[in-house]
Amino acid sequence: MVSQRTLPEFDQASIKITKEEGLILYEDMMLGRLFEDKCAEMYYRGKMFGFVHLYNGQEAVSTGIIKALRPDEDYVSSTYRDHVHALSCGVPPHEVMAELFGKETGCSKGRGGSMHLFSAQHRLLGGYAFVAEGIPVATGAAFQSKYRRETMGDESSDQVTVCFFGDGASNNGQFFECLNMASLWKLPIIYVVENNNWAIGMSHDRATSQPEIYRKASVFNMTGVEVNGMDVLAVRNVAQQAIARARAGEGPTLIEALTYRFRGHSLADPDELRSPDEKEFWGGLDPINKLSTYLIGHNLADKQELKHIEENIQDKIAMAVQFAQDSPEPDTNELYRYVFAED
Ligand SMILES: Cc1ncc(C[n+]2csc(CCOP(=O)(O)OP(=O)(O)O)c2C)c(N)n1
Ligand SMILES: [Mg+2]
Repeated sequence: MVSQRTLPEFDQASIKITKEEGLILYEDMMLGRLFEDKCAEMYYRGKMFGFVHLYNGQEAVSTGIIKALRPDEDYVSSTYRDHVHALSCGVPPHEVMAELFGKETGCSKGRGGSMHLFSAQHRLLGGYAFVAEGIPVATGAAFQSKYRRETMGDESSDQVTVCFFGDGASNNGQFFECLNMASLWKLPIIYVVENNNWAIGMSHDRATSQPEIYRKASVFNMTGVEVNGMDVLAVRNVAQQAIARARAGEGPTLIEALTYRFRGHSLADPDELRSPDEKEFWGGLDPINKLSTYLIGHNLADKQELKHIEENIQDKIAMAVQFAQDSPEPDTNELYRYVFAED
């Protein structure tokens, strides 16, 4: 039995995208998917340690939101399911792979690993192992943008912050405290709940009094929207509206993206709790297939072109693995380096 909320409708005919925009979205989602398929392989070959949480199935959320931001200017905070967010932010695949291998050349210098990707250059505020831990960090980032602009008179400080977290995290106290402050102070932030219906083995409906998370925005006097998280064009559309509102000083938005992870909670999870019917239902909604059907149907790309993009990505991923493999481990004498800021 598949108990599932009806996915909100989105009329793809209501928007126009160029070929270039369409291919950027396709390439980003495909990179996320294939990169993580490779992660699974490398994990089972013993190249990665600790927990590794994959994002397969949820790519339309990362791509639809992050690709609507200003690259290297707007901020993004993530969770432990952070590889694809990092890639969408522009962190090079070889730096992400090296981090997953625990190497010095990784984006967190090999000290973070899978759950702690970070890049100042790409405004990635971090992956966080604790559920909901990124919410106050992102809220603080949004506060500083507003403070610099309004109190310190820096007109260029108009960054928007995006804060990703899961349905499980939306039951955590930090969610409520931060949304209250963000709305009160009209912070330029977008809270994106990736509702994949599960928090490890706890189904969303068993864990929350109001399963329609976007409705929780109303008690904070905040705009809340739900979106089909398996449709990158729908996600991009709500993201663009929320970004425009935030940039115009009209405050935060809570976006609830209905989505699904195609793999277990982590690569250590045999994924026996979710029913085969449910997995099959969502598997049929693969966001990458949906976009490729759109691109081909609107004459924005042909099969050959998409195949070519996929092959280029596979090459890039193979190089990332080689780079990670060949990179040195952190020096044990430098164990405490990067714990505190250096001059
Ligand atoms: C504060 C805290 N409590 C419990 C955990 C253990 N834990 C790790 S992931 C997770 C489920 C979170 O689910 P959700 O927020 O829906 O994100 P998803 O894994 O579905 O992306 C839990 C309870 C944790 N990491 N941090
Ligand atoms: Mg979840």
